[in-house]
Amino acid sequence: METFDDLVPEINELRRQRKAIILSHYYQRPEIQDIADFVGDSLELSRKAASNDAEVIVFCGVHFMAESAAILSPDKIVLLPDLRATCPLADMAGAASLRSRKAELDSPVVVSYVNTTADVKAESDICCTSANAIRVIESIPPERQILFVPDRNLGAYVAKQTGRELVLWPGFCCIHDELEPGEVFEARRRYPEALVLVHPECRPEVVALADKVASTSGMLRFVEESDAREFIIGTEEGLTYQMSKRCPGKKFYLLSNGLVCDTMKLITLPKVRDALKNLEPRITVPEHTRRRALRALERMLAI
Ligand code: CIZ
Repeated sequence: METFDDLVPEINELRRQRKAIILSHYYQRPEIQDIADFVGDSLELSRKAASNDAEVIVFCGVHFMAESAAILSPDKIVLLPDLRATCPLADMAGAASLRSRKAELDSPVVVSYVNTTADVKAESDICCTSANAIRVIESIPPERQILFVPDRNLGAYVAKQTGRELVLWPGFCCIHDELEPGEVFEARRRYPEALVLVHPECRPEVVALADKVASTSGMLRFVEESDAREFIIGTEEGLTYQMSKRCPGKKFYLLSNGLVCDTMKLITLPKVRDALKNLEPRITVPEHTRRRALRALERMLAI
């Protein structure tokens, strides 16, 4: 049985030999966050992938994130250590059904959350993340109809914040959508001093009860800057590891026991080592799709 003590030096040596960079999403296992060159949300990681001179990117996250890195950095080798690490939310929208929905509407501007496949991004006008969705919607002329894909809860939140009417796709994140108002009441009862932070992928009735609604990077910034000492966190548990690391004196409680994304947790140290050794599994995007998806990502990055 390999231990972390065996694996970490092996990974470090392979990373050097391959001129590789290891990127980890906040929802990854603690040991993956610890060996990463950079830990961030999907947007920060894709920017990092595009803006450094590594030849190989080991993307410790889920498939759509590695795809975004491949779209932005076509000359680099992008590795996803386990191809089964997909995002169920991203899989709730397909390119063919998006084309059909667009045809039913009045030439809508398609805003697709980054949690979508490259094929769906290629059918979209502009992408957004939970960190910039409000700004992206505000950039669209008020007379245009907007189709927001695929997260209905994030869409409802952004519609409320911007006062825009959005046509929502019926997708949802299985982790965030499960949270219930009763869990917020119970957590507040147990930890009366704590502030409640939730992700905008939660249902509107949960969002309405929070002290702060933010993306992963927004939540992290908030806990770092806040004078409060205790926080109840309504997003995937991996983020609390990063919060505890950056704010050792503060306390973080999960809003529910069920806040674990199983596909994020498929990435392990042995798989990172194997990916670096074999330069597989690689994520590539066909050039025609890549160019169209890139347009949607670049419009977002320009905002
Ligand atoms: O964009 C991301 O990284 C995700 C999935 C969530 C967030 O709030 O950052």
